[in-house]
Amino acid sequence: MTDQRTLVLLKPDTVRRGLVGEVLGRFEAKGLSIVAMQQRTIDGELADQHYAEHVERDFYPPLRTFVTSGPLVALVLAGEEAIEVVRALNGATDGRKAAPGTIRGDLSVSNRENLVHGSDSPESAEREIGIWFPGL
Ligand code: RTP
Ligand code: MG
Repeated sequence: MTDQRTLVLLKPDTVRRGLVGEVLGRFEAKGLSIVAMQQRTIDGELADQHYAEHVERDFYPPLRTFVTSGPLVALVLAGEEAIEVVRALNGATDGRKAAPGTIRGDLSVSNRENLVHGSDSPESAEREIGIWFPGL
């Protein structure tokens, strides 16, 4: 199987808590390749684009505030079945329920400040890569 690409965010809590190395190290140790990586602080407009499927949800306004609250690291990772592999490493959305051994299960106690984002399908991955890394 050829490599698959996925869009990953190390959200502002990861940067704020000094966990970029820890989280990135897990993806690297797993064997995924870093194709592109950039630290940036985003505005609400970019957050709305990225989270287009969630903008009408009750939880979106505080999520928007959170993801625009400070620098985050956006990256494109590649590898066999990278989308599923990343989501397995990330763990369940709610850090309190995520299994130990996962990034969220080991490092987060929040349903919002859960450290990481990973694309959920090939279509989402290509859409999100186009938003964060146009032309890649
Ligand atoms: P992600 O998109 O960040 O990889 O996470 P996910 O697929 O596991 O979760 P998703 O349902 O796509 O939700 C996106 C992000 O919104 C925040 N969230 N807050 N009820 C809540 O307060 C709530 N639900 C979700 C989380 O930051 C989640 O990662
Ligand atoms: Mg999601």
